[in-house]
Amino acid sequence: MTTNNKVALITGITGQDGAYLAEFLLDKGYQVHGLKRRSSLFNTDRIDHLYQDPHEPDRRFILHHGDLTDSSSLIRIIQQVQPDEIYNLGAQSHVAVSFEEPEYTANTDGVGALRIVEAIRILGLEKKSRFYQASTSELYGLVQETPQRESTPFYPRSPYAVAKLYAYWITVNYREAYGIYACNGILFNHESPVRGETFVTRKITRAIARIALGLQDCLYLGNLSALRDWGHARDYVEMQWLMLQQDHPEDFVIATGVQYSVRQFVEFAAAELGIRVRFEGEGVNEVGIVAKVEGHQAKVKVGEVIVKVDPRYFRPTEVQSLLGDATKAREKLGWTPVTSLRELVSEMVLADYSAARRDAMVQLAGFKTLDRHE
Ligand code: NDP
Ligand code: GDR
Repeated sequence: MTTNNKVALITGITGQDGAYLAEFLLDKGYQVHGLKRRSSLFNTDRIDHLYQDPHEPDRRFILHHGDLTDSSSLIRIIQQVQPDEIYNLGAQSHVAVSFEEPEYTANTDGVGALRIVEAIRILGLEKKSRFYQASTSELYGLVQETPQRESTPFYPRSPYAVAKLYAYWITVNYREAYGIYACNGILFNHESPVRGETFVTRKITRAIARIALGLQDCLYLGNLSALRDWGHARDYVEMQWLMLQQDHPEDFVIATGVQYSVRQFVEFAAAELGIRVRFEGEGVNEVGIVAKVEGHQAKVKVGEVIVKVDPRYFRPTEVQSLLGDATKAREKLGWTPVTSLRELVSEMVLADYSAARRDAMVQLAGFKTLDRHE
């Protein structure tokens, strides 16, 4: 593998995007440093395949303990690493949880971004360290225009989105005030087999695989009619990198331009295993019959998924519909997403089906597995 002598620092390296981005940058020859929070259990499942023992010489993958709520750790790590590129992906990223932990979310997701750009300034790295901020389609919230593009006004609808609004503007401000090469990637939802289990797509694919194998009874969901523009995380991290390779820093919307409902996502996922969906609960009462997919039907034990609407998953203020227009990224970065929603669903269901089969074997051997409804 070739090296390009560039050094990147990724906050949120243990998360979904951090894992894909680290892999992408290592392939490009970067030395990759990651900020990892202290936790009482190992929290590096998604990046364990990249791990290099600290005793190995010439390591290109190095983790540092730190936290976005702790300036001292950020300044120390940035000083030590002297990164050419900083990708700020770390966040309390769950919208529903942000209503329960609003202050922590503001501190991590909002002020966290400030701490990094301020560290760049304190350390005199304005001309060296380029900065990428993980901004979000949640900024559009109560949408003012469809589809949403870079010029669409923001109207955040959760403590998460309000915190990210601060991070968005502090990124713009430090670019204008201090000449830092700083960009916002306004990313619409993107998913993968390593998506956190409590986001709706992964919750669905995981539950459907487990229900199919008789490990779980039903799937509880909230708002089935929410519409999202879902892409694949693997496609989206390339854009994060591209944004930092331009002559001038700019903000970009990244999206597929295609929108589906949560209900449709359930139907597509069930179709992968050739099983039917029955929706029950407030305002829903219908049976969705879905096509069989050759190869999986024979292995499925249960032929029907029951989806129950549980109001506990409703949000105090909901973002009902998001649809992005990534024309600027297409034209200026030459970026287009390659994975369709059906391909994404298929990859996620098959990965969760394999995991569920392992759990089924564990149960057969007489051990318990936990049935979570979160
Ligand atoms: P994840 O939730 O999978 O990952 C979040 C990462 O942030 C994890 O590594 C987590 O660590 C880390 N983290 C959380 N709190 C702190 C903290 N206080 N200090 C340091 N690190 C912390 O998110 P994604 O990978 O999906 O998203 C990456 C970024 O992109 C996030 O900022 C998210 O808000 C944003 N975004 C995501 C979109 C998506 O659809 N995925 C769309 C638009 C924006 P740990 O593993 O220990 O929990
Ligand atoms: P989102 O993702 O809020 O868009 O934020 P999530 O998958 O949590 O919700 C998408 C939509 O599905 C509805 N929904 C449910 N959501 C969850 N989590 N659990 C349920 O049971 C459920 N039932 C219905 C939600 O109400 C919502 O409308 C994600 C995160 O990755 C953010 O960090 C990121 O900024 C945005 O995407 C873009």
